[in-house]
Amino acid sequence: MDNRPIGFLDSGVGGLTVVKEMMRQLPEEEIVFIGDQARAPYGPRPAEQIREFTWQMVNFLLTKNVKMIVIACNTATAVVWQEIKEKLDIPVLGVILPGASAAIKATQTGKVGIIGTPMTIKSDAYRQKIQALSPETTVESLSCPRFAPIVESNEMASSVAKKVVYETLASMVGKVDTLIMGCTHYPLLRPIIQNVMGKQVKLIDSGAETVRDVSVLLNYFEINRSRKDIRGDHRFYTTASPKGFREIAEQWLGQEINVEHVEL
Ligand code: I24
Ligand code: DGL
Repeated sequence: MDNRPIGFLDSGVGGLTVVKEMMRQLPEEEIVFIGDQARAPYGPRPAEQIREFTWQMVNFLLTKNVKMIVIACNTATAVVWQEIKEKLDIPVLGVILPGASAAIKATQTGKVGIIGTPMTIKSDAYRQKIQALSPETTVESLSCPRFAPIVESNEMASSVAKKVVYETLASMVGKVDTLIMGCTHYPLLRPIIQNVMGKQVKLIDSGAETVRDVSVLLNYFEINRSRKDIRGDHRFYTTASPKGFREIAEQWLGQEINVEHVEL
């Protein structure tokens, strides 16, 4: 038993899709979240910057006495998960390996697709993980730079969103039976993506798969939170204004939350 919180980090607010899954699957655990909203998005940034910024968030979470860290951002995971995992003596999970391994289990044709930010696709991290675990699986990858901005402008339900998703995914349709949503924002576009890809295509939510792995690790190391009677106080930190963060987060999570500003 271990009552310390679990740390989540993201480039901004997108990682809250992972946090929402966490609250659903493991409601007794306490969460400390940090989003680097002032410097988001990470997708178009050079790898060296992503590396530096992500380490700053990791070091911040370590000051909060976390028992585990989840890199709830595909772009940061693609660039620095391996390095962070090797340096820390607490478990560090990224969102890529859980998504990759879920896709291998889900595919029946051995043809998997991956969509994400330019950096996630450029890093080739999903393909490498998939082919290391299952060399016979083929991977079709596609960068979707226009998807996250659609979500951030709250246009998920608009005809523009449908048009952009349809046009962007055209080259993927019919080629894969499983598609990994390799960006924290994409679960918000899930209905449109599903509609464009066809209902027989399995969509993999990397964040949700990652939370399943959090659960496995908590059990394996016997570090579950014991105070199931008293709910933990989740804490949220942002490098930008707490007001903007709170508005999106409270609406998304459906509960009031503590948000503080932090300088990294
Ligand atoms: N969704 C995200 N980021 C935003 C947003 C959003 N604004 C509206 N919605 N903004 O990510 C981040 C960048 N902003 C910061 C403030 O200054 C301007 C730039 C996805 C969130 C995933 C949980 C749409 C929206 C919302 C509430 C809930 C969910 C959602 F308003 F997608
Ligand atoms: N959180 C990022 C990801 O999952 C998306 C937003 C960004 O580019 O920073 O890749």
